[in-house]
Amino acid sequence: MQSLKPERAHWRPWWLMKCFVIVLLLSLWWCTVKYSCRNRGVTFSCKTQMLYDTPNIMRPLRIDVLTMTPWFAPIVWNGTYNSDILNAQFHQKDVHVGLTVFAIRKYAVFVQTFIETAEKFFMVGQKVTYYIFTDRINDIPAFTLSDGRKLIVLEVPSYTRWQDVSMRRMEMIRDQSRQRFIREVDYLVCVDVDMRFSDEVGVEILSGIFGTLHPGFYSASREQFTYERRPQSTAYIPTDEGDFYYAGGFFGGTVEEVYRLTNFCHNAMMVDKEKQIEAIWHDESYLNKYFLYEKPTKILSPEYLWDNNFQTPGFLKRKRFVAVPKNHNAIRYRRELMGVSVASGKFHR
Ligand code: 4GW
Ligand code: MN
Repeated sequence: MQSLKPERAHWRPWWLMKCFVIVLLLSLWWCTVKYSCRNRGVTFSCKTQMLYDTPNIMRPLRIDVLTMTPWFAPIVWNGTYNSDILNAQFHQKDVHVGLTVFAIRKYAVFVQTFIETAEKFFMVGQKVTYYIFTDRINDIPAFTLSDGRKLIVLEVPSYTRWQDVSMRRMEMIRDQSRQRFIREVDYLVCVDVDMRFSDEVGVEILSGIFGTLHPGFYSASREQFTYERRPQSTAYIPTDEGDFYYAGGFFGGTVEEVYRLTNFCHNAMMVDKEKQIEAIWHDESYLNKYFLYEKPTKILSPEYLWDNNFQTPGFLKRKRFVAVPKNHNAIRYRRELMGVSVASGKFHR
């Protein structure tokens, strides 16, 4: 037993030295990681390392579609962005997104599929509040939502004319932007309810003010766009103007910017109402007028608003938000036409 003592005395400084070297190496490694993150301008926490391919100046991410407007607004297509980087950036800013949807009269039937599919695909991992505007609060089912998500039902009147149901969305979004959205969320996403999410719709869509390319007009020429063409209307756009044809069923931006947009559209509609004129495609026509002079800061490709009545073009890699086929006779307002009852109004152009 005695013979062990001198051996242990010899062993202790050697062991201490090893520990010291390990601690030194660890702190050196940590300093390098911190330094390189700061140099890359990355603001997210460096606790989780993120590996991704470096962007290559000589290799555009898509060559088959336009990915940037002449006013430098990105057009969002599959393959043009990295959701890991974007999610980290938006998490860092603790962004809260509001999703507004209207379910008036029979359109309440669309809410279930809409919310269930949104839970799977819309802004997964972010803070989300669904705002359902409806005249039928009792018809809105209860939902079990993921963490960080909530649903608020806002009771609103229903209008006699279906055109007013569609158009008054602008007024109601404007009013709620001022009254509550500004306090509760950072961004608003305003969409049609007769839709289902079928693939990811995430923070890549968010920007100051964004619109979506209508799936029926991405390849049409300017003259073919169904803008309001009567000069008497405030929605009037001459045939030699216009960039894109934007869909009425998907727009958004910061609460302040959505307030400006909806305020413009509602006021323009009221001016026209005084003159007893109503733009050809209702709220969509006024939205297109707004975007002509107040250009969107980001544009969503038709991946974000698709209708399976259209043939799928080769460049469309994903269908993220798709129209639910509706039985027009059952779901829409009815009007009498020469003694025959028909489903009113809208159909594909
Ligand atoms: C014709 O009788 C109607 S009813 C046309 C629209 C109607 C309607 C629309 C409605 O009865 N209740 C309602 O909540 N809406 C909302 O307006 C709903 O959010 C819907 O998605 C949005 C636009 O109408 P839409 O989806 O029928 O328009 P399109 O055919 O252009 O997608
Ligand atoms: Mn719709």
